[in-house]
Amino acid sequence: MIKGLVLDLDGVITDTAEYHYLAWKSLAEKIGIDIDRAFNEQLKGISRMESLELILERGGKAQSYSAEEKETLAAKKNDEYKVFIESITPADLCPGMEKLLFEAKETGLALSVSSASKNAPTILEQLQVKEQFTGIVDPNSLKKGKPDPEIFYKGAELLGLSPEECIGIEDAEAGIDAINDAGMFSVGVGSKESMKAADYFVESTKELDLKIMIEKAENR
Ligand code: B16
Ligand code: MG
Repeated sequence: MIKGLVLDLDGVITDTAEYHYLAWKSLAEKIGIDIDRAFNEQLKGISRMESLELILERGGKAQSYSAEEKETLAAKKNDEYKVFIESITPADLCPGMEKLLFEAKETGLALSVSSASKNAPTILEQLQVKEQFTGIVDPNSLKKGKPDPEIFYKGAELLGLSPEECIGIEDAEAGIDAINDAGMFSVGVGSKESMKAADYFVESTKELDLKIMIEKAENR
């Protein structure tokens, strides 16, 4: 029986990808690397430091900075990102999300967030939905990021549930792999091609129907 929903943040609850992109682009320009929106697709769902490594690789500068310098670069990006997220309001919830969260509560489902973002608590506060979540996984507590299932094990654990009692919702391929490996029913938001590993997928968050998801998860 399904008793909980474990949600990704960026691309599911709200769309912060553009802010991540603008902040990374600004940082990359300062060190002579050009990135575009197509490249930014690869950064979705992966951690801040992994994102920086991919950007440095793209610019042929993977070996140019010490670990300490990389920390400084990542912190600079985050400072710019934090200015962008200050402007987030409840109007920035992804389409259909307000309804889904409301229905989940009505149905008695517990909610948690399994996001790679260390800024997740601030963003959920800005969206004015933080109190609807029983738990938010702390990415600092993880040994490995997505596609490792650890973040989804913890998302279920925060609810006092087993992964089998939860539905995981993700927009990144690495996130779907993580949900599947955790033994949770996976719901993908994205194209048929990118979400082919998901147990069930929709193209937009506005198509996320709680009844359909529960029915599919309980009859898998
Ligand atoms: P931060 P998700 C991810 O969020 C973003 O998709 C990814 O682009 C970002 O690098 C990562 O969070 C870390 O974010 O720098 O704020 O800690 O999709 O896992 O909710
Ligand atoms: Mg995401």
